[in-house]
Amino acid sequence: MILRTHYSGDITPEMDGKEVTLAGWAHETRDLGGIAFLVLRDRKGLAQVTLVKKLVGKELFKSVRSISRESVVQVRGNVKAEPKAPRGFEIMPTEIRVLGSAEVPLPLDPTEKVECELDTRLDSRFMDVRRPSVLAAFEIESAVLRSIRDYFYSQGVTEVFTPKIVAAATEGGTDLFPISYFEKEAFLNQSPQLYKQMLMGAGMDRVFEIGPIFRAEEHDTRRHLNEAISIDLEVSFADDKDAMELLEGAVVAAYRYVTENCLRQLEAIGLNLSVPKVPFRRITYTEALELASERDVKMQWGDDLDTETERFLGETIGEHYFLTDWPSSIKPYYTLPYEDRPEVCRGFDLMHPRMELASGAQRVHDHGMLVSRIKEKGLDPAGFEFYLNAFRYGMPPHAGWGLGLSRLVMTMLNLENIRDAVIFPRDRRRLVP
Ligand code: AMO
Repeated sequence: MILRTHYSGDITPEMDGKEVTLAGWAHETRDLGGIAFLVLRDRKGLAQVTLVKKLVGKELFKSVRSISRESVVQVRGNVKAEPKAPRGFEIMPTEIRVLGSAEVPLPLDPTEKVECELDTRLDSRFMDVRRPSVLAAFEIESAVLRSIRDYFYSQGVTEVFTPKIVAAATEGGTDLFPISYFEKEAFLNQSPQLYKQMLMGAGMDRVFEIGPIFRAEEHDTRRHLNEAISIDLEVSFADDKDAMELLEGAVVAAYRYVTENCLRQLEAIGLNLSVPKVPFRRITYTEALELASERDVKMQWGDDLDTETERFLGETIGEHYFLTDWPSSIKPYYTLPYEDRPEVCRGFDLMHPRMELASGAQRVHDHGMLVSRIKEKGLDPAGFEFYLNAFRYGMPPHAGWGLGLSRLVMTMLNLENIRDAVIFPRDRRRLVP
């Protein structure tokens, strides 16, 4: 059974006379008496199917009338070059089959002619993704992943998977989702942090993981979710500078791939994308505070960046930048302090003018120092024994980062809400679909 020989988007007027079989959704039907149109939509675009009553016969002509919008149809017919038709061709059908009929009314309008609330769209996400601009964003997300994977392979990085069901907190916070694990309590992992570091002790040298992270944060913002996909990298015999180079390399590889390979999708979104220039600007936390001091900043040295300062920096700098040399007090225990000024550490954040995209660091690799840092943060080293063991028998210096996939896609495509960059988002209020 051949259900489809071509996608709509692959058909050109030059194929005039060729028999094709298309399959997709009934985007629109119009009956003008002696002539009727069925616009078929598949993931690559639209094709106009033209039924001339005299040519196709009464039966076929009548059958089109009964096709409800968004029903799944298969159309066999011949391509006809037609300058007046959209994209310069139409399909003259010989057979039309309904493979799955759609109920009336539809939960939302997939033609994008009618605006729709985000919540309504998410409630019926299966139908929302039929909208070309929505689908385009997820196709671009896939392209981003592909390009970043290719970039990692070109840099000799090995892909790994680490457990998502864990016994301990990674970041030391309280933002954990507990789950019941037989007779024990377990948690959904916040980050592969501890595992990717342990793999440096395992001699894997360069690893990456692309997978979910879970954060039980109460945030209800446009850039936070409770489940997100993180692109994590860890490299040995490397410092914070090396890790930053790999990070900007990955981001630019994604932009470059998308601008070169996703023209149709960018057009569906209506976006003219340009590739950011490397190296990204590096500014230290202290310099950032000085820059921001020309306006009325409330934050003090040692505070985490507040939203106002972050926004001001984004507007002033206007492109991707790294914020480096953070106060040790606000970065996690695994971040390496500078030897000569331990109040500052080798942690960095990658910023887009709109928001943080990634954070990373050169790590503490000395066992004794790591134990002290865990204690300084008010945590109990006993809970980290499985992790600390990997530091006792030869741990190389290493560095790494975690990059939020949805934030990368959201900022690349200028999407308003992070939920636009996740097919089935999980937030404070949403657990279905
Ligand atoms: P961090 O907690 O900064 O660092 O997370 C890294 C990146 O993951 C994304 N992210 C999120 N995206 C959406 N919703 C959330 N709730 C959310 N939380 C995080 C962000 C963020 O920049 N272990 C370190 C990384 C490392 O040092 O290697 C970590 O998890 O884009």
